[in-house]
Amino acid sequence: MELKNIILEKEGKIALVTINRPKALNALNSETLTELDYVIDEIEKDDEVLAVVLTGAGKSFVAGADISEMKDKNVIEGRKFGILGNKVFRRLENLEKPVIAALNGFTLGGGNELALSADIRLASTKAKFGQPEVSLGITPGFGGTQRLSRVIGVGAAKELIFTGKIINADEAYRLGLVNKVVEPEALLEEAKTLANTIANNAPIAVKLSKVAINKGLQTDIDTALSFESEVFGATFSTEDQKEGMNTFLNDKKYLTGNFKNK
Ligand code: DAK
Repeated sequence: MELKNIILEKEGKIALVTINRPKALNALNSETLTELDYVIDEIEKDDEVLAVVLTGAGKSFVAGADISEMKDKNVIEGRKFGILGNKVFRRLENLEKPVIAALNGFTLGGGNELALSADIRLASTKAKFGQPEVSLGITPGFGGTQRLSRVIGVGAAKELIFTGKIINADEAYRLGLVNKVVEPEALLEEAKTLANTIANNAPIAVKLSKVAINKGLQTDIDTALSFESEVFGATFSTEDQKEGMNTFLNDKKYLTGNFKNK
């Protein structure tokens, strides 16, 4: 597929995905969502890629779903658009490789919902966050009513969604929406360093940790802990577990960077 709105680059063990529609502040139209779906396919298939950094070109991460595309949609078309977005965001959330969102600027509406589908969020001091949908006569439609409250708590999520207010990066950090705030020039390097740190750990263990956390959040604590025991047990069938523990015992160091993903 020819990509018009997204750049996919590989740097060692990392895939760098840049939403690249700066003229529209990277607003998500159907074409961009379809491309993102394709990019997730490519990353999923590529065994060399062990972590993903997701960012935006220009002064915006993503300024929301594309209002000019949405405005004339009828019910059927609106539903189709919603289904596409939800499918892509869920795929990203469940991708068995960690995704770090490097939030460089406007992270609004569908953009904030995209960021919430990532595992870890880093923000530039210039980033702005919000769910302004109610100011447009709609509700958040790509998971905002669900994921935002899971990440920052119900009260804070309701305040952001009901008011539609825009907050800065420090406020987003205070609310727990982002893990860290860094200077704009440092953002991408910081995200890549974090991605590499993760990618240098045992890939199967990282993947299973993500699956256990995500699945556990959907269920009761007993089922979740039982699932944790299953995945913990499964790691003992890997070469990486044997080699990782032997290296530690014999050489007094971790195998970091040398795991085989087997
Ligand atoms: N959609 C389309 N175009 C956008 C856009 C957006 N969300 N945001 C910005 N743009 C375009 C602007 O129209 C402008 O285009 P031109 O006039 O140059 O052609 C260009 O990007 C530059 O924007 P500005 O000139 O406005 O730039 P400023 O720096 O002055 O302002 C801003 C930046 C981010 C404060 C402002 O652009 C703004 O307020 N943008 C809208 C932000 C917003 O309301 N975002 C939420 C969108 S609603 C659903 C699923 C999901 C959703 C809904 C339904 N279903 C289930 C169906 C999600 C909804 C949303 O995300």
